[in-house]
Amino acid sequence: MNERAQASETRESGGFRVDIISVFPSMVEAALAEGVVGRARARGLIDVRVCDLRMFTDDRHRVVDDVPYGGGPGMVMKPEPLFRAVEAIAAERGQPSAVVLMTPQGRRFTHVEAARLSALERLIVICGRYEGVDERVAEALVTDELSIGDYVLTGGELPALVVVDAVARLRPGVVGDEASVMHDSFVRGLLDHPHYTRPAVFRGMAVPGVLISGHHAEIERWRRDQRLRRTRQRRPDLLDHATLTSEEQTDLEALRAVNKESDHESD
Ligand code: 9D3
Repeated sequence: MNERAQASETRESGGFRVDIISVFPSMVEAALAEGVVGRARARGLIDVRVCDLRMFTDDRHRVVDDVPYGGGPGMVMKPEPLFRAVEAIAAERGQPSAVVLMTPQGRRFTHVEAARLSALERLIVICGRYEGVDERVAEALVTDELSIGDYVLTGGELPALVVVDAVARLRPGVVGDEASVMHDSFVRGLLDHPHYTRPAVFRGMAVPGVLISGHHAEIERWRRDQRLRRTRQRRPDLLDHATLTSEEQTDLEALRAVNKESDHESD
């Protein structure tokens, strides 16, 4: 790439391009037009495009699936349109750093995966449909197979949107407040504290007094305590890998000590 193209790319997309291949492009496009991601696209911070897989068929009926070899229920995504789509995108937009396939057979998508993908320049994300894609696509085209969790969906479009959303917000400038990105629960390994806004009393439910007190040190202490309590209560698994400040470490030990006492009482 020449210097001008490089400069223009940096100006236009922050050097981050994603192409999503789908048989439901309008569904994917609709979600990408809204919110933080929609704004980042409009501002040219990220370049996300949706590719209609049917554009890469060569028959009158634009068929993208076929019956499985060996029999069995459902249909399989044909290899030809997927290979042509990835090759066309690579030719137009440059060699992808990763070709991601969204599939229930993939590794679990986590914050660690999001951080890894956000450091790449060009991604292609393939949305699986039907029973899955021809295995030769996974073997010869795809670099990463990802799942978003252990529940059955009807296709890879929503998972692809989950991945692009999580990755895009880690790119510089996409989320206004960089500090808030750093403090996210899965970065630090702690859940967030509760949030309140006006009115101070709503249908008889009052906002905790400390938040209205204006004592910033006490507010910080309350929030820290709430983060620790909630994580311990709802997601104790996160505490095993959390990066805690020394104050949080002390507080957590205090919480555990209090809990031990009450354990003895109920003996
Ligand atoms: C009923 C079909 N199943 C037979 C054992 C397999 C199956 C194939 C395709 C189940 C779901 C799907 C569609 N899902 C995805 O493509 C998908 C997905 C998901 O369902 N859950 C979590 N992450 C993902 S990523 C792609």
